[in-house]
Parts: sequence; structure tokens; C-alpha cells
Amino acid sequence: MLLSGVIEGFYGPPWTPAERIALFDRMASCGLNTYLYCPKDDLHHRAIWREPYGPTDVETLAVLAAACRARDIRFVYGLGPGLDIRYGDHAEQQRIHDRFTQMLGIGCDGVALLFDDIPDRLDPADVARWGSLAAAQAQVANSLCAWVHTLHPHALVAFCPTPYCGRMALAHHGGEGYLEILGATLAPEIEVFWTGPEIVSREIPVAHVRDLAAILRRKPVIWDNLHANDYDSRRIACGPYAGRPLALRDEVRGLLSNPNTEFPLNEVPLRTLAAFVHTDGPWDPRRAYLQALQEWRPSFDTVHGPIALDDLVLLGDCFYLPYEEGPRARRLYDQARGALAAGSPSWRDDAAAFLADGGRLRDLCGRLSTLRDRALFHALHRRLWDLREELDLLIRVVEARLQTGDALPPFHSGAHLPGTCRGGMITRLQQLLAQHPDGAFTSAHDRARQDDDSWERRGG
Ligand code: GDL
Repeated sequence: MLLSGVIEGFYGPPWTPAERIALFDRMASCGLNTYLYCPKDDLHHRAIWREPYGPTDVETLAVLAAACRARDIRFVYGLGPGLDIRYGDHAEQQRIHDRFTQMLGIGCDGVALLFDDIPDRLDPADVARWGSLAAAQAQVANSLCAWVHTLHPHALVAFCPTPYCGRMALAHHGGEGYLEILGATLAPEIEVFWTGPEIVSREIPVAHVRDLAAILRRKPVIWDNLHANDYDSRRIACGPYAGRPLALRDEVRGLLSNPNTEFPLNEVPLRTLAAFVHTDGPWDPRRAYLQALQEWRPSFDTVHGPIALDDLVLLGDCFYLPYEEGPRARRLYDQARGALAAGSPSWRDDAAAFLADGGRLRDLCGRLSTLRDRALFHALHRRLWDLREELDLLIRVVEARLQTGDALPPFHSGAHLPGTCRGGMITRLQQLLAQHPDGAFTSAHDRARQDDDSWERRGG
């Protein structure tokens, strides 16, 4: 059976127990079967992995395990000892077993050893003993697997390699031949995670996965970061599960999504993943997205009444997928660009269209502050605020242009003073480098110098 479901494996605040129960309900209702617990910022998962959980945490995890069991969902517990483990030290292996004894004891039915995002070098004693990082890690995982299977023959055992995507493998992250050594030495019953060609993969082609499977000597479990947003606090990934052909389902052992950090924002990612897993085809991600938004819409009830589906689509399209906005957002962007373009013969048409659609979206962002579902509002709030602010500014500029004629006059607004508008250290640092469409960064020195001069003139 294909493993399908959710990885709580992002950086940032882990989900609350109540959110996880809501997750399991959603998973059960749409037929997702596996949950992997491994929030990077559960201190016991990585930073203090050697320390056993205290009784309160154990009780919390036991409740989750029971909730999964009641819904026929596999509860896999993941441990990330890679930041500082000494692979050859027997006591370290014992500590790993101790943690999993604790977790298997509360009813989890799968274990995972995760070696992602760790230093890719070995302690000299381990180099002498194992020869490579891959061999050292495989040995720890094999010993865990053998031990777990003596106690629980059907428990899932999974492993995340240090190079976990195509780009890392090409860069020989983890050492020369890491994946080949892993494929040859890791016990065949251990599942291996993989995020695709990239950490956040726009597409995961069948050929890519087949090549990998040949090296690993097993089909991978996809750890899908398509909907993760922990790497950029201004974004949400609310678009559909996309960029993966249906045929991928036959090439992998599982498809698990590591989605948005804010739990309430994951309705579309989860519903469309489930639709992808279960559809008899054909597969149309946009259709699945529209369907999922329709199902999500009741949560968007405000004190002034419901939100129209059309408005929700426009909003969702602004927070779509990592590499693309949805079509309605793209249209809005083109209208705004056209309305500002110098010498464009159609700028007035674009301006009118932008004022209509942009104004609607700006007002919607305001109205959503009265969402009855306050958890949803809190999860959305910062992004809604940012979007509304930028739209509001653009609307004022376009209105000023419409009044003065063809030229775009410099626009001053008492509500957008330098420093309070797009200010702060992070913005200033971002402005030091310009990124080009091919991904390259170059110095934005001249621009930054102008900013610095104006900063100094303001007495900053
Ligand atoms: C990663 C991390 C993951 C994080 C994600 C998105 C894996 C295997 N590890 O590299 O914890 O949430 O990127 O930022 O994906």
C-alpha cells in the first residue's frame, strides 16, 4: 500500500495537540494513512535528542498515538540525532534505542532516523571506523531496524539521508558516493526519504525517481516540501498538489507532505494531495484546487457573512505555490504593471481593471479580520496585512496617475514613510543583493548606497 499523508517536519512552532487531532480527522476523512512526527523545533527531536521525554510530553504523544490508531493512521516517530551523534559510540546507539523504546511503548507503529540538515562531516574516530558518513549512518539504522523488528515485526522503519535531493547529491553532499554506499549497505526493508530534484521541487519526474531507485535499490518515500513555508515567513503555499505526474504513484513507496507551518493553512494542500493519491484520473491540479477551496470556504465565515468563492480564489491565487502564483494573481499583477508602465497605450485600461480587482482584494483582506475562525485569521493575519498594504499603496499611485495624465508623478503619502514602510534590518539586508532570473546574486551596491545616503540624511 502506498504510504500517504503528512510529515510534521518543518522548522518553527510545532502544531498543538488539538491541531494534530484535527489533522488526523482530516486525514481520515480524505484517506491519508501516515503521520510522521518530527518537528525540527521539538527540542527532544534534535537539540537534546539524548534526553528522554518527561511524563507530560510522553502523555501528550501517547494521546496522539491512540488518536491515530483509532483512525487507522500509522503514527511514525522521527528522531534527528545527526547534529552531534558519535556514530561509533555504543552508548549513543543505546540512547537511540531508549528513545524508541519510549515511543514504541506508547503505541507508535513506525520509527524514523533523520539525518537531514546536519553537518556532513564525520568525527575522525568514525572516519577511521566506518570510512564514510553513509556507512556510519547505515550501520546505526540497520542496528535500530533489527532491534525494532524483533519487538514489532511490522513496524515501519524509515531513514532520511544527509543528501536528500538531486541537487545535494550532485554536489556530493555527505561525501563521494554517499547514495551508492547507502543503497548497498542499508537494510532493504528500511524506507528512504527523498524530496525530489530540489529541496522544494517544482516537479518530480518519473525518470528522476527511477534513476534514484536504481541507486538506492528501493523505491523512495517522497518527503514533499511543495507546500512548506518555513523558509519564508511572508509566504503561504495554498495551491494544489501539482508538478507530479500520476505515474509517480507507481514509482514510490509513499507521498508525504511537509506542509505550511501554520496548521490552519493546510486544507488545500492536504485535500489535493489526497485527491492525487486516490484519483482514477485524469488529474487536473487546478480543478482539484477549486474543489478544495469550495470545501474550505465554510471556514471563511466572517461577522459580516460568508466570503464569495470567487474572492477566495483570488486570494488563494496570491498564495499559491513556491514557483508560481495562481492565474488570477498573475492577471492582477499584469494589470498593476500595465497601469504603471510608462508610454503604454493601454495603461488606462489596465489601471481601471487593477483598481477594480485590486480594490476588491484589498477590501477582502480587511474583511477577513472578522473571520469567526480566529485560529485561521491569526495564521493568515501577517500576510493579509502585507498584501493589503502593498495593494493600498499601488491603488493610490494608480489613482494619482489617472488624475495627472500620462506621466507617473512621484507619489508621496503620509502613511508610507521611509522606515515604517518596508523598513527594518531584514529588508535592508535583502536590498544589498539583487537576484536575477537565473538565480544568480549580484551586488545591489549602488542602490544600497542611495538608500544609505537617504538613511543618513534622516538621521538613521
Ligand atoms: C528541509 C528540511 C525540512 C524543512 C524543509 C523546508 C527536509 C528533509 N528537511 O530541508 O525540515 O521543513 O526543508 O524548508 O526537507
